[in-house]
Amino acid sequence: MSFKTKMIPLAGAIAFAFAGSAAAQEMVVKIGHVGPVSGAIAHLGKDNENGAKMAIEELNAKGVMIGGKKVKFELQAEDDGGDPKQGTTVAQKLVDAKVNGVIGHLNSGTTIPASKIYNDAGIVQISPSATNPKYTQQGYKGAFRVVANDGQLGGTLGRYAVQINKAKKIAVIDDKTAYGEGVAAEFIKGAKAKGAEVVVQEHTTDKSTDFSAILTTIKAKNPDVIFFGGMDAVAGPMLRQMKALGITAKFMGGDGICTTDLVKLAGDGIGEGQVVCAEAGGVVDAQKKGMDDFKVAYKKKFGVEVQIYAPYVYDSVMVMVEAMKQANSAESAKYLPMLKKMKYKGVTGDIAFDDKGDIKDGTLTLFTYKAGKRELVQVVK
Ligand code: ABU
Repeated sequence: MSFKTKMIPLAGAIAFAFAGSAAAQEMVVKIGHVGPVSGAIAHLGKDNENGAKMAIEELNAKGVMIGGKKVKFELQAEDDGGDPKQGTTVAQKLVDAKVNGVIGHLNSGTTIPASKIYNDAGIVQISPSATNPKYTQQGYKGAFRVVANDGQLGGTLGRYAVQINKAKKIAVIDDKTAYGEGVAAEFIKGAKAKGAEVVVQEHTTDKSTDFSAILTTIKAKNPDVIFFGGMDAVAGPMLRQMKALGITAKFMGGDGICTTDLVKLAGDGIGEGQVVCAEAGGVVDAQKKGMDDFKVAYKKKFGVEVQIYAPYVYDSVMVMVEAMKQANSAESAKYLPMLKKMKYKGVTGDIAFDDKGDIKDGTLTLFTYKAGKRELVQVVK
């Protein structure tokens, strides 16, 4: 064996030792994300998941140190199909995978039952879009949301129906989900408080496609406004069938219908300015730029427009990681106190949480649809 051949393995051993030490200084932090990436609202689930992907890629590209180690963030994205049972199954899967935190779920109907599983496992959960108040009223200290809740959404829309749309007679439909029933009940409270009368109340499901019976009943009552508590996948065909029946009443709904794809789903059933809906967040003035820039970057990366909540998912990941950095730990129990007192400036605006985990000073943005596009009406603080 020559001197030279002896030296090569030694150099290799030294290089290996350095590589080993660098690897030892790295840490994997797993962030779980859950939304319905299959089923009728898969387009919304994918929108949310894309928001998480953008945040994780950015964090990894930038490089984050926690506890003296370089972090590699890994996204574990799961599909709950918008189904409460599947939601708890994938929640347990994330717990078993020992994720460091969960962003999700998208629907209130999946977020609420899953939150018990995360709470029992001591894992922090931030929902970017579930708006039913119950989620943060269960006393789970690791449950947060970065959007306004249905009390704000439904109440504001109810008042708007009477004060701005001048509605006296209102029809209400819900899809019997935790979200649909909740936002419809809050809408009724808001509208009644301003003097409107609910002339008819009907129920459908989040999987229904034929609304002719309930719309015929509603038509006979000649309401000024029809409010729908549910998602865009149901609202779209409902609007088409309203048009076919000659119903020209204003159509209102919460954030579940307030998406880019509503136009596609409703086809020519959506009249100019006929629909008024609300996103459970909003930015004004100088903060608008951050949101606008996000939407441009999103379109560039994924080739499609933001549906509604991708920016809120992005911020949820960022705020969770900011708490980890401040705590110098990716353990839920250690970074939770930092989230409690977080003051974060995100693309969706200022994020701070109240004692229950709801966003402080939640904002709403009212939209309508004109010329085939969602158009801002008003930001309501
Ligand atoms: N907030 C509308 C969609 C999600 C949900 O709360 O069910």
